[in-house]
Amino acid sequence: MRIVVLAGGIGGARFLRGLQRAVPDADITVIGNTGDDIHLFGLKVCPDLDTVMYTLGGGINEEQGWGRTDETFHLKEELAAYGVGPEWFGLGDRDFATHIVRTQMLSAGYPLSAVTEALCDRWKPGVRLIPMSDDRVETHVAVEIDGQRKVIHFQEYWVRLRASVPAEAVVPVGAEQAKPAPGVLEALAEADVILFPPSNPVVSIGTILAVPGIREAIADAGVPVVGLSPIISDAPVRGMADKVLAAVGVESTATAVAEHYGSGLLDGWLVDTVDASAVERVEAAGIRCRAVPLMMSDLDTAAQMAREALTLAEEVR
Ligand code: GDP
Ligand code: FO1
Ligand code: CA
Repeated sequence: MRIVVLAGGIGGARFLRGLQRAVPDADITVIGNTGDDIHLFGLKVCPDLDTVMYTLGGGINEEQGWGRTDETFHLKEELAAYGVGPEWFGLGDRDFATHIVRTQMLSAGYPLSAVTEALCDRWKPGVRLIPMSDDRVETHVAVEIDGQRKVIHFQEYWVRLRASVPAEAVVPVGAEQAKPAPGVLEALAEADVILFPPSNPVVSIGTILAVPGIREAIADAGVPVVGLSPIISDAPVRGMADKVLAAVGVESTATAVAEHYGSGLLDGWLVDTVDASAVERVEAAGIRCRAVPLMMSDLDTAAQMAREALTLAEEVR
């Protein structure tokens, strides 16, 4: 079975681990969000690609959900001693190696998709991980601070400000001009099923869908498209989805997120059992809906979520 998954960072990666456990023989292609990417200290950092690669490759810091296991921060401390920041972004020594290799390869002329493949040669994530685009896309967030409107990088909004001010707009800068990376449209056209894991609907899946051609390729694939809600009990399980959903005028409910994707894109939607009352409204919007446990507390629960998603895909096929 050929499964294509659109993924952000932690929510996407943890679901993918469950999917691999549920269907060990599946041929899984992951289209990764690169809107979180940021240039720091002259290096290109791709947090969501790395979160997927490290999680599936056994190198992730499990408690944190991002960054490397067994990490140290000597390099960051030395840079800080020179007064070189930003001090608010936690790049560890082991993680730095990934960004150095990536930047070196990009400078030598390799596209990000080829670089990601090379990095995965080491980590062997067991999926084909493709960035959504080889072109630069960066998510920026419009905020008002001390009465002044500013546009800042998504990482500054989330990591430095901890999403403590409202997001007035979220802009995937460069997305309109970006082309899907080689393999993205082909994987979608050849998929047997397409899954939206419980990733952020705006700054993860929304950014991938903003690359011209990807949304159309999903709709044209003619296969079941099933999503899992990242919102449980009207709140994100973690992160700032509520803030960025508000910026695009969408309520933080499992129902509103399904309606936001819409029946033009989604065939099936899973909500958590505590949100069972949402099923009727989602189905009224033309999307088949089931309520099942959606908390990924361990690998078994994530695997069970993947099984439920594939069962729903068969129901709508
Ligand atoms: P990020 O890039 O690290 O923010 O990760 P993603 O975009 O892939 O996923 C973020 C979303 O995952 C957040 O909106 C969370 O609400 C959601 N999430 C995290 N853990 C869980 C979980 O156990 N269950 C569900 N349903 N959603 C989760
Ligand atoms: N998230 C944080 O909350 N604080 C950090 O200092 C931080 C550093 C960091 C370094 C490398 C990396 O791959 C991810 C990192 N993240 C950090 C997560 C990052 O903000 C991601 O973009 C998440 O996916 C949020 O959407
Ligand atoms: Ca992310």
